[in-house]
Amino acid sequence: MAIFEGTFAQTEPLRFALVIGRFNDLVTNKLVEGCQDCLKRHGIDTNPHGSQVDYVWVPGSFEVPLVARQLAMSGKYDAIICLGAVIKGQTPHFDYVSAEVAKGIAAAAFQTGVPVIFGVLTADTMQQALERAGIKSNHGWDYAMNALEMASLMRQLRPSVQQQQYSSNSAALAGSLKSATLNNLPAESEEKA
Ligand code: INI
Repeated sequence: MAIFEGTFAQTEPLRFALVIGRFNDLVTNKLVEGCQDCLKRHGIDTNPHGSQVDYVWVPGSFEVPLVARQLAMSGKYDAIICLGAVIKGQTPHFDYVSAEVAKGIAAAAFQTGVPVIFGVLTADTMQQALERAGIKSNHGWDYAMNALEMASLMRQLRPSVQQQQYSSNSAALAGSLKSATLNNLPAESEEKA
């Protein structure tokens, strides 16, 4: 048996998408910077014109899960990082937005099998949100670390082409053995003769 864990090395083949809410972009732009800093320091080319990271901006956090799911279904990415900032008191629908975005992001991951990182800050005030987006620490960095770890782990858990070929070959082999055996079985009358 074995222990599986994501690593933070061999990042060259990894592909990521960031889905970012424009609402409260004072905060979400900072989260993007934190993410990019972490990804870059782990050898990822974060240039939007490069081959490793795509950036998709949406109006607000509520729209993030739909787009994350669409990107995950494309099969192009090892992980999707969702970034948003939902701040209490700004509008009465804080609770609706925060609940839906959390559920939607979890559903996107479950439905597609692609890691979808929950990088949506929920805070009581703008000050609190900014503290978590760079003033004290930048949670964008942590979300990128989670994405790197999950991307690496899922690559290890995904059946390799070789394994898939092996299982389909062994299924085919089992099928042909069964029919060969059945065909070669002597008919009941022959057996008795
Ligand atoms: N979107 C956010 O990302 N953060 C918020 O704090 C927020 N508030 O408070 O309303 C917010 N609302 C917009 C929402 O995400 C949708 O874009 C909008 O409702 C249109 O569907």
